Amino acid sequence: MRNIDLSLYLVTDRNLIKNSTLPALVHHAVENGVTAVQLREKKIDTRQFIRLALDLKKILDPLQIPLIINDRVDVALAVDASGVHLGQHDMPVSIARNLLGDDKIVGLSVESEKDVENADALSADYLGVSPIFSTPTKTDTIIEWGLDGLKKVKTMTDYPLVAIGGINPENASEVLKHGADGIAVVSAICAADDPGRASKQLRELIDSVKSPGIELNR
Ligand code: TZP
Ligand code: MG
Repeated sequence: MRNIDLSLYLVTDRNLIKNSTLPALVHHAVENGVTAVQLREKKIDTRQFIRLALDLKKILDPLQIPLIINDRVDVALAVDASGVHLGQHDMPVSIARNLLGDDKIVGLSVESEKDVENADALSADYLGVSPIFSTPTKTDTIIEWGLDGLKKVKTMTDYPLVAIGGINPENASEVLKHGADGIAVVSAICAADDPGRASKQLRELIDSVKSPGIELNR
């Protein structure tokens, strides 16, 4: 059992990266305060997905930073990742939990109040409240929760909440003050000119609002 900090959660998008590679970007991000990394790949063959996951694991394992795989439970098992992040149309949480066992992290996106209510009966570890603000990075979402929606979710569930969608240094503090235990970002780090500096800026903002971040025991 170890503590897992999801306070600054990087979700990857290789298409947004400027002048760098994904492993180099992840390296700079975790050196500057990112505490968890989700490998999110939508158009990639399985072999390349596994290769990328192993490349990231080589960087993250020595630092004990969790690598979470988006959607693909098979890939998470193949590389012995720390866990998976599932959407409402992905593998059901109960099946993923059975396949992965109790030591792995299972995150679940919630896009409606119904999703939040239903999550209570599931064995997830955290909820991704998605999206807080609408974002060009993901356009197939139903609503945007907004800050008031996030605050409501906080009253509805005991799950740790990771907020995602349109979060940047301008709004991160407010998101945390409205009930997020951690913030997840794609473009704020992946599309930054200097991903290390962007990570550090977000880290400092989080630390100024709360310390420490959420910790899961897995
Ligand atoms: N899930 C909900 S919103 C989103 C994902 C993967 C994308 C968030 O991207 P950004 O660039 O941080 O707004
Ligand atoms: Mg998904």
